[in-house]
Amino acid sequence: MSATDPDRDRDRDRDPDPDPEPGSGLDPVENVVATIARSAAEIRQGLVGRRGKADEENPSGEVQAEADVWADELLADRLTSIDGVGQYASEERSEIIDGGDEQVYVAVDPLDGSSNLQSNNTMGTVFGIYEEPLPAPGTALVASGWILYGPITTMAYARDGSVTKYELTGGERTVVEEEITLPDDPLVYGFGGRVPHWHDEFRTYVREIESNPDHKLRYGGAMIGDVNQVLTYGGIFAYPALEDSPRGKLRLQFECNPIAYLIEAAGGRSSDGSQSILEVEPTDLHDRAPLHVGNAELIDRLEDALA
Ligand code: P6P
Repeated sequence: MSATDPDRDRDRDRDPDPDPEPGSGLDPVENVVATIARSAAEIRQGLVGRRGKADEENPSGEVQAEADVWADELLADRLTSIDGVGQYASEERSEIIDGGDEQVYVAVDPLDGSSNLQSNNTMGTVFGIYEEPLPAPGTALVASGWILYGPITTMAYARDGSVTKYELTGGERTVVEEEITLPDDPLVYGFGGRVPHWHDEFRTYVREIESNPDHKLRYGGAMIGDVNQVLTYGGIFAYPALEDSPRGKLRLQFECNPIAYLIEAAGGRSSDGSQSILEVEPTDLHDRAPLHVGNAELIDRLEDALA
């Protein structure tokens, strides 16, 4: 079902999905997702008063916001207490927290786009649930998704090749769209990194995309807001390899893999420039990767352009 489907609102009248309490015999994947969804309202409220900078840097060398540290500690505490979670890893911490019995391995970007906090723009929480110890390739994902703190708090969630969108209010989640696929006609594009540092082949590709009068620029400084536009309207988002940063900026475990998994489940494609992001073999927990996601024909053309 795409965002423009006339029946899409039918589900709005459904009762919120009841989320069983953690440890209630729910399978660990659903338990992790329910816990993250239930925490969204508290995270959103907790942003108030935490808009300053912490005195620390994350493992990627970026100055942390107070909210980054706080959201990471909240999610680490809750997710590591779930039966079956063998590891919790975060963009905000250098080391993995080992859990008890190992069934799933959770990688989280607690607050994507925290630099948008001061300007009160969109941010999100990104999660990937792997069936192999971390760092792991995206092919080891069994589920992924993101919370978007926009005008409404929503969650996009992919599992078993299907994408569902929820509205989250007060710890409850209500299905608003199911079996989501990218619209056939791409509308939006957003490309990160400084233009002078783009490789020539990428720049040529971008100019071709820009020249299409049917396409609109959407780049908001938090990848998850931009990617959610691609999921909703069709198009492409990329944070490419740069001349001064050959692996781009975004983190493979916490951002690229979860996003690629969801967009591919919605019938789109992902690429590091030559292959699906999910095929990229990690060497380190905080590896970066060039990320390109969106409609399959746009990604196919990108790979041809970079070949
Ligand atoms: P730039 C946010 O810090 C982030 O990791 C992504 O969410 C976002 O797409 C990117 O960095 C923005 O980077 O270089 O445009 O500031």
